[in-house]
Amino acid sequence: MQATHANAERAVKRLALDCGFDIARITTADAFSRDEAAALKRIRDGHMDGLSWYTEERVRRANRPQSLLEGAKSVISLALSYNTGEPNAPDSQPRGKIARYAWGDDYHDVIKARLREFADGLPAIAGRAVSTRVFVDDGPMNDRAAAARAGVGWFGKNTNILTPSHGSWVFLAQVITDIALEPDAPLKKTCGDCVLCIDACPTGAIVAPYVVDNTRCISYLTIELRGAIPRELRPLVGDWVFGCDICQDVCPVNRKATGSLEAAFKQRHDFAAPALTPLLDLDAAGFSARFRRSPIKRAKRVGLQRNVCVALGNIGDPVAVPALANALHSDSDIVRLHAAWALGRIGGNDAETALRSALDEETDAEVIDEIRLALEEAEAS
Ligand code: B12
Repeated sequence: MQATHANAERAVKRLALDCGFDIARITTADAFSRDEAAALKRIRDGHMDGLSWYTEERVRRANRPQSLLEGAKSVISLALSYNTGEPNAPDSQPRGKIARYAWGDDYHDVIKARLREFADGLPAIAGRAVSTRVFVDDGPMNDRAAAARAGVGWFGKNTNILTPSHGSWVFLAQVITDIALEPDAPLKKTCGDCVLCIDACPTGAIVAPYVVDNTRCISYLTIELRGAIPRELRPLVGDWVFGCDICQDVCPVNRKATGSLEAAFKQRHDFAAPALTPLLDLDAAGFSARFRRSPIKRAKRVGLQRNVCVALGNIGDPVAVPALANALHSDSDIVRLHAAWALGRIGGNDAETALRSALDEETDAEVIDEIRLALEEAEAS
């Protein structure tokens, strides 16, 4: 493939670093055939259940860059680290965990602005008008497939792309362009015999190397799932209230990862280890104000408060009983149901009293069932 001029690749990568990206590599706009077949199989095996937008039609487009931009010749694959440092020292009140990627500003907004700046710089390098289409997890593009083939990193067994410099703590973004650029080679690295991520996943969501069952992944359960978290999975979710980093935290490659100075991704409020009971008090306006321009708004207030109940139930500290008793009167049946579950786990006189009085008033059949189960559990403990 002919580059537009001798130093085009170098200039493109320089531009990406100047726009604030940490890694920039290039691949062709050819289809990601292995990844398309794997993703179709994943859907058919039921491992993508629950993500209704993740359709076979989408998979076909996501793995064929030429179907996303007419005349596409290259994909410029970019990565930006969000590894901005460790949480504040926790105090004694019950605190949960939020996945690192969501501690700061919403990456879609931050990266989209940089992608636009990057795309605006391409015509000067090509010496002509260029067609581009940019993606940051906001459209049909298989980000990891592009990153792997461009050599941004390699597929870990947890399916995350591991970069040699920044580990897997990176957001991925792609720029499809009609400029013909010399592609980079994929990396030769693999995870070898290491299976730490597979063993560490509490829900067993990594069902085989490179295969995540979405329906068991804590990230899915706490972010994407609307409705109740399956009862048998609730104890396994631990204290995660938005996303999960277990399969990344245990990864040896991440221990040596270079940090990020990116101000936009620094922890807001106490997001790395949020105090849990105050989150149960948030009304719609309070939720919007606290999580404005944060990825956490995706869970919506009901989803987050559901997760907070589960985490409090798993932490088991009776100090949370008054807040959970209050949540038994939430306007959301989902929150009431999970508050009941949590009170059953914590047990004790106050929890039982709150459950009994809620039973007298509750009208939703599923919540009534959950309160009954919770009372049985509380009485047994
Ligand atoms: C759907 C989705 C999810 C779903 C499903 C996860 C999943 N594994 O697919 C849920 C909600 C669970 C999720 C969770 C997370 N996500 Co997400 N998610 C996506 C999204 C939108 C699509 C991913 C996709 O297509 N999955 C489909 C399956 C089939 O693909 P796959 O799991 O990657 O599997 C590939 C391999 O199996 C490979 N393959 C097949 N055979 C073989 C054989 C060998 C030998 C090898 C090496 C590979 C290989 O082919 C498959 C297809 O490419 C992308 C953004 C995008 N547009 O691409 C972000 C994205 C993948 N997510 C991202 C992040 C950060 C996360 C979380 C870390 C967030 C968190 N902390 O909670 C977790 C990680 C969970 C995990 N271990 O995967 C980043 C990943 C960055 C990185 N370094 O890889 C992305 C790229 C967003 C972005 N633009 O930055 N996510």
